[in-house]
Amino acid sequence: MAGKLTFTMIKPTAFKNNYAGPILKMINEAGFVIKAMKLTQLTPSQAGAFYAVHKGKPFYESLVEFMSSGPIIAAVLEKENAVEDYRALIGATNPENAEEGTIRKLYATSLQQNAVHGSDSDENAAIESDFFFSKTERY
Ligand code: RTP
Ligand code: MG
Repeated sequence: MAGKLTFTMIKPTAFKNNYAGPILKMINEAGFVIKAMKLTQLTPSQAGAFYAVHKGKPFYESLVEFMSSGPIIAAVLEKENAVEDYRALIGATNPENAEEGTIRKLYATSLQQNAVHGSDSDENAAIESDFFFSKTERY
């Protein structure tokens, strides 16, 4: 059965462009409840650990540099079928392929600077949430 939780980050460029407000509004209007949230900046080492699954890929080092380049918002979101529904809301990884009305179509500036992260499985949603939040930082 699909889980009720997913994890997201508003990436540095989207935060810098003041898109956090409109993105969080879209998240709420799509029926997601925010269970935890923080504004923080990753060190390169933390970003490298978060994206360790991509280590060795040609975009890995550039992604780590970008994701540690400025503040991000990290959040845990709750909804039935959370992982799949959130990936539908954010749209394709490459904003050029993202459907109209998706977060990435509206707020991404490039393939790398694609506005938001969304977990790709229930297992990774739990791992990624635990990476950012302790038990007392979520409800
Ligand atoms: P995310 O993990 O950020 O939610 O994105 P995703 O699942 O849609 O994409 P993934 O394959 O996990 O890639 C993670 C992030 O790496 C950057 N990327 N750059 N060819 C490239 O230059 C390239 N491919 C991926 C994007 O920022 C992507 O979101
Ligand atoms: Mg991914």
